[in-house]
Amino acid sequence: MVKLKVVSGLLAVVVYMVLSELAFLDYIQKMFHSPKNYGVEISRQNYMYEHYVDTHLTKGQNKSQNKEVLPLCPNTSPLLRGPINLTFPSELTLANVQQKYPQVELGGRYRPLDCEARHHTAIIIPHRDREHHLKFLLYYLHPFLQRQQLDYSIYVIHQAGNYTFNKARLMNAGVREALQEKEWECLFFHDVDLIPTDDRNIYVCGSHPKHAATAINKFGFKLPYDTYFGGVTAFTPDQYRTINGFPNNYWGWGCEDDDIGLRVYLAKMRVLRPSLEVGRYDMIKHGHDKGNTVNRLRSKYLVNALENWKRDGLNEDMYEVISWERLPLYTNITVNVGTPAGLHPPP
Ligand code: BGN
Repeated sequence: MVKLKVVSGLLAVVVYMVLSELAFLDYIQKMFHSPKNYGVEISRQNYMYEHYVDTHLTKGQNKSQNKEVLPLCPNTSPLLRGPINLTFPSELTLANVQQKYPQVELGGRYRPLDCEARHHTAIIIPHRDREHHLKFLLYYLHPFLQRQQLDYSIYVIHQAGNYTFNKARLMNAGVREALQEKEWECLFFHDVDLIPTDDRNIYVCGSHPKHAATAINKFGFKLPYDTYFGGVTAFTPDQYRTINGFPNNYWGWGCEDDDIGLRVYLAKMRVLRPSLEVGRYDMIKHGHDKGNTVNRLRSKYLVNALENWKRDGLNEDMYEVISWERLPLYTNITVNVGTPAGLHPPP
């Protein structure tokens, strides 16, 4: 039934394409701003608001072996503060941030000292030329995650070279690399310019993929459209494998997040969201980066996603590691993701 709807949705889109490119773009844009979208109907019920703490993945394990056995951390951290106001001190340097958080281990790893963490989360941040944003994100994210009493590590996946940015490829690379280090139970995909401002937005996974950035200042602290799935999202490794990771072929800005949202739907999963009160983020203002121009082909790729998602994703080898460094506040993994012509296109 869903297949039939998808096929008829696709047919409709193709007819639009033939009629006029402009009309097609208009059609896609409208699809995205209503719950009836992707040519298949996604009901509002597909998006569920969750309570502050989703303890779905809580396990009663206690892994301390040689060391003294610590009690499990409480279900709800007593350190949470709720909403905070951000400031961006101009004199702040990465070295200052490092000095402020001496308890963070090399590679940006942290575990609570007085209790055994219930949750183990890898934060994956795609990056290029945004050191200024990264500094402020690290400044706020480390204490935010520590107040949640998580066992976590921060991985910054840096795209080498000057070719157009490919965020989705960096995400797939980040997952593979992070999982080689530890069997993380939750993967958080985090835009570098988004700072969470309410620590009740717990960075743990749930029984469905999660969209954490529900209320960004840039969009007036509400969703820009019902099916928005950008900014900060989270998957368990199994959920991520089920959608075959992220698509590899979106070069430049836009739509890869819509594609992932579509994959979640096609894989018959739902989306968990914190409430608008809790899922709040401040976006650090910036213009479009030179190396991340708007992708004019994005809507066409999205239509192809319906037939490509099982073929194009995590299952393909689309990157190579150039360097892996454990820095004091994060693990810096630099990767070559090549160009549409391959990993090593002729010059
Ligand atoms: C949407 C973009 C998203 C982006 C949000 C918020 C597209 C699809 C057009 C068919 N989607 O419009 O990628 O995250 O805006 O900026 O452009």
